[in-house]
Amino acid sequence: MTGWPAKHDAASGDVAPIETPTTGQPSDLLIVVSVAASERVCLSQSVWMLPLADAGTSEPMSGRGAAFGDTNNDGWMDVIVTRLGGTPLLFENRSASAAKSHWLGIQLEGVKSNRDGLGARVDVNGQTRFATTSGSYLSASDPRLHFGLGDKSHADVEIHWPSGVHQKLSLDAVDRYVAVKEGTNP
Ligand SMILES: [Ca+2]
Repeated sequence: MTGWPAKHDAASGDVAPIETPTTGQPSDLLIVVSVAASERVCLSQSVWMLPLADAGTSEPMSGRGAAFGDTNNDGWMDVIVTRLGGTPLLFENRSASAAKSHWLGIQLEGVKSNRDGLGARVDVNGQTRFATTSGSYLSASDPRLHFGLGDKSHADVEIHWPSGVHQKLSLDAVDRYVAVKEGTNP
């Protein structure tokens, strides 16, 4: 919600037998923040330890896939994790600090491009996302693009559609989902 995406680690654990997993690890929810280099903990040359958030459960699990999306349309991104030998888990985002931040969701509708605008590059206030539903094992995430705006209540949006169409929007109303049809400003 601050403009930095959160990361979820669907812990793996054992792989067999599928019906009766015997070990697992707690699920980690990592908050991506702007941390001064002097405060970072480096685990290896390419891996940084990020601050842990309260995932809401410390139950050991053998996670497999994770799908990201706003399941209740409140503007806070949630996570659904599939578990080996268990039912899926929904991690509903109830962060108190997130409620103070602005956000914008964009649902693309392609005309010349594919219907969901997959592959489009969308820039909002200097942040870049690419329209995709992929990202985790055997999981499809929310096709809507989500941007945390922090204290900004205005959004400058640029969409580079796969067809080559370039579209710009200037939005004064945020904290909502906006449907954008290729070539037509809402
Ligand atoms: Ca939500």
